[in-house]
Amino acid sequence: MKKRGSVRGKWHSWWPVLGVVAALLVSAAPAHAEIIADAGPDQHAYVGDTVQLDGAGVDLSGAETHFFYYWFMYAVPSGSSASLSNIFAQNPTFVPDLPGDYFLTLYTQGRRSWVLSHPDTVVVHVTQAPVNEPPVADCNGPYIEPATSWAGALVTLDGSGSYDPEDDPLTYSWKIGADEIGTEPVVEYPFPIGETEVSLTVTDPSEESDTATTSVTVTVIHVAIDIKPGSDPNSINLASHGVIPVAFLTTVQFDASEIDPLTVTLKGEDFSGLVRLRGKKQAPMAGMEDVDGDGDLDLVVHLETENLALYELDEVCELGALTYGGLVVSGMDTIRLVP
Ligand SMILES: [Ca+2]
Ligand SMILES: [Ca+2]
Ligand SMILES: [Ca+2]
Ligand SMILES: [Ca+2]
Repeated sequence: MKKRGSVRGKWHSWWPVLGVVAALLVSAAPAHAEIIADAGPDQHAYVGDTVQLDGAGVDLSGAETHFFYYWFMYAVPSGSSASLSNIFAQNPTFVPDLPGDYFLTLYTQGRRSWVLSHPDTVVVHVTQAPVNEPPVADCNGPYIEPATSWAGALVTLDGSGSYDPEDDPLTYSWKIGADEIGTEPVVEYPFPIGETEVSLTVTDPSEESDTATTSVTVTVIHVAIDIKPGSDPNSINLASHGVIPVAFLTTVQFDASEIDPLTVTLKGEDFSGLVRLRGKKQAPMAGMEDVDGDGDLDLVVHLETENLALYELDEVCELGALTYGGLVVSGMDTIRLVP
């Protein structure tokens, strides 16, 4: 079998040739049209881009306003299998698969006169797309915040140290487990008491991403508590209509005078309502004294048994309070309920 010559062997490459042959046959007829083809300006593209050709036709005589188009991809980089989406379209596309120059030729033909233009050529210069570097996530942890309520604390997470090597614009996704809690570089979120893992994923426009994780720890100030200082076991008769003294002990780390006595409560409950009030000013029944004889002053508050009776008390009694600065303190002691 003979080779088909130098023209590319794809069947659709032959259609423009047939058009040209047809035009030559018809061009014997008298025609006034003078058709010019314009294959558009040369272009630059990256491998894998979709290149759109910009074909046009004009009739210098003004007689023709509608045209046929015949595109020819007559030279491509060695090994390329790129092909045109539609060789008869005015603006066909192709996807270059190798770097190098792609030469395309356009013939334009008048629809009424069948007069064919000279060919016009466009070159599409194709290079490898620049390599994209992934962004780098920075969630700036670990975060440690004191609790301001039994629910925890509002914590500000700052991921603005994240960056992209090409300075691409980034999208942000903060998550606890699978739950998204924010999409800004800096977010504020309420965290519970204890340690919570958070992650930050940053993504660039090429869908390259990076994830960093850190922990958010919301702390409470742990204090030593002595229910009924001086007695053990700590027997409580909830029907007694009396008061129960509770001491919050001062340590090297914590000065019990920082506690607001009005806020003493059972763990998890509202910070009010347990301490006995007295006098016209309804002052809390509380004072500083050294209940354990170690030389520093401890806070002693007197809680209403009637108020305590509103709750179901366990053998281990956990109490809490707020400091005057608004931070949560918590401690526990055992009790023995007696009838
Ligand atoms: Ca990038
Ligand atoms: Ca005791
Ligand atoms: Ca002490
Ligand atoms: Ca003491």
